[in-house]
Amino acid sequence: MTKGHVGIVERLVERFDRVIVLPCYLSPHKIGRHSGGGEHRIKMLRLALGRLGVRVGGVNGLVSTPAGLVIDGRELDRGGVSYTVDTIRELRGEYPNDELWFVVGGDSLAALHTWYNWDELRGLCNFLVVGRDKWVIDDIRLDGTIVELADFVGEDVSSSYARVLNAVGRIDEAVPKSVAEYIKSSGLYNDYRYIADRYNDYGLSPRRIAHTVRAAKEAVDLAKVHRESISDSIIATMLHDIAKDMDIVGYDDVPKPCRHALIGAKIALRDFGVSEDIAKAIAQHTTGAPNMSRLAKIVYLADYIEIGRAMDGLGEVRQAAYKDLDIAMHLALGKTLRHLRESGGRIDQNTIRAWEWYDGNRH
Ligand code: DGI
Ligand code: FE
Ligand code: FE
Repeated sequence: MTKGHVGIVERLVERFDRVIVLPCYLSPHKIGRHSGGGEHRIKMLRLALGRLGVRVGGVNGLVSTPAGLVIDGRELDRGGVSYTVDTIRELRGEYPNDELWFVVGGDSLAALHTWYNWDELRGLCNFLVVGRDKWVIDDIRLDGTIVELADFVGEDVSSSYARVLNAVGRIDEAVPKSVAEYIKSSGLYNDYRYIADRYNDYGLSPRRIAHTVRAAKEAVDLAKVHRESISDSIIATMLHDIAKDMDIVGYDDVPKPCRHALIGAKIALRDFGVSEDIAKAIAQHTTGAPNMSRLAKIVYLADYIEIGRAMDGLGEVRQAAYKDLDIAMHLALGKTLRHLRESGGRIDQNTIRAWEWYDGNRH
């Protein structure tokens, strides 16, 4: 439960008579991934939402537990894969005369019609989509379903990004203070700590780490939109500049700014045991390459568009990145080449070949 989730629940209790928070045991989208024990999840929800009573319905007095807000552990009790349709079917029976709105994040929107028993589900409830910044409804397969875009956006912290923040000791930015304390003392969400804990060994500067974290945030969002593995995208991005602050000897045939990508890939393979795919994405993150994998394009673009970058025309690349990775690659490579020609930088053959590939492959 991130600060973003808390903000959303705050707005929901203003609008709805009852808000049912349903921690899910095992998401069909996350099979094989650990989402933390049920007991931990319920405890953190209590910590995060306990204070919410203060604000319910504009009541000034302290209401410790607003009647309208319920933490409902039925999916945890049920165990197994939590299919939304099973839960909503039950709730439909418990609230036969009420409107039911299922609140989903904007990142789920693109795949909503693929949810288990979608045709039954869409008949049981309406959908309220929260977080409309980067997401658009343009899927006709949602036709006939009542989908409303919330007029508010949750603070932009996904639970995947929270794991990245936790790895670099910044979990406080993602979750309420009480939850941060709980996470630290229980040792939760340490999935990527094995990477960040070793940044020091490679001399990675605080500035570079901050850039890496911003890029990882972008990589998470891109991975969701383009249905790439989130953990691969995070691992690759967290390691993409691992060699950036190292003294590199050799590699004289490669332009200086491009060397850290090649060394970084080697380090990732040798010291962090990443897959060949991830290593390749790291190796290609500076120059690009022809025919890149989806993962490699996500790492390249996340690095390129992260919000710390100040460059003319970046908004254009950013917008394209969330729609079409190939078009975004073409734009970004074009800008890089133009910049290199103006500044007289030595151009790597891969940068040229990459641009030619995406120049020929855009729609
Ligand atoms: O490591 P970062 O600063 O986060 O970003 P990066 O790895 O994408 O790029 C580092 C620099 O390399 C950036 O200013 C763009 C530049 N670059 C990309 N392709 C070439 C290049 N520099 C030269 N000299 N030649 C290239 O082909
Ligand atoms: Fe780099
Ligand atoms: Fe970078």
